[in-house]
Amino acid sequence: MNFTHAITRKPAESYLHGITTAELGQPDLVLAYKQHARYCQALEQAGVQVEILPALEAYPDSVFVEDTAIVEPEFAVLSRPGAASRRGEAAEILPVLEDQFERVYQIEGNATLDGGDICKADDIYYIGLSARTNLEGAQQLASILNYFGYRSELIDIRRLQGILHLKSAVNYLGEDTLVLDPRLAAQWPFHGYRQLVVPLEEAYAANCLRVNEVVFVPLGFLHTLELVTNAGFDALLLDVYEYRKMDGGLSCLSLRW
Ligand code: CIR
Repeated sequence: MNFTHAITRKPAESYLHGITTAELGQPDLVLAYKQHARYCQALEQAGVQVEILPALEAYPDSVFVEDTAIVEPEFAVLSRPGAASRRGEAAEILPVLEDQFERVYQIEGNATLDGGDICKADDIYYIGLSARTNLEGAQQLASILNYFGYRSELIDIRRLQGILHLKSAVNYLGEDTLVLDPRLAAQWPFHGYRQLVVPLEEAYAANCLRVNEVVFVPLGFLHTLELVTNAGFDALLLDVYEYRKMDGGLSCLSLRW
C-alpha cells in the first residue's frame, strides 16, 4: 500500500450536473474546490507526488478520476466507463497515462469497467460486477492482471441496493484488514480478513482510503473513525461532503500508484 504518485482532476463548474442518486442537494462549488484542494494536500503530506489535471467542463463527473483507469507502477489499464456521459473521460486521460506508464492497456469493445469497482488487497484484485462494470469488462481486466501475476475474484454487487461501486462498500487498509459495509461482510471471499464492519447508517464511510502510513476517513462518521483507530491505524479525517452529494468518496478522487 505504498504510493509515490497520484493523479487528481480539478472539479469542473459543470460538476453540479453530474450523475447522482444521493438526494443531498446540489453541491456547493466553492466548498467542493476547497475540499478537493485539502484532499490533494493530504495526499502530498502522506508522501505522494500529486499531478492535478485541469478541469474538464464537458464531463461533470470527471473529478472522480479513479473511474478512468487501473494503475500499477509497471502498467496502466484505461477503463471504459459504464455511464455513457462519462465514456469520453477515458480518452481525456489516455495521453496522461501514456506519459506516465510504459505499458497502457485498454478495456475494449462492448466491455464496460469503472475503476471504482476495483479493490486491490495485496496481490488479489476484487472486481465488482455492478451497474457500471459488466462481465466482459471484468474478464478483460482479469486477463491483463493475470499476465502480471495478480489473481482476480469477481464480486457481484448488482443486487445490493444503493451501492454504486464495489469500493463504495469495501476497501482494503493493509495488514489483512478490510473496512466494509455490513451487507458485504458475510460474502465470500471476505471471511478470511480482519473485518472493520461499519454500521449500516455509516455505510458511506466504508470508502476509507489507506495512503502510506495514514488512513483517510470521511468526516462525520464517528463509529467508523473509532473502528479504524482502535484497529491501530493513524486516521486522517477529510471532509468530502460535496463529493458525497454526487455519490463519490475518498477513493474516487484519485488514481494512486
Ligand atoms: C458517477 O455516478 O459516476 C459519479 N457521480 C460518482 C462516481 C464515484 N466514483 C467512484 O466511486 N469511484
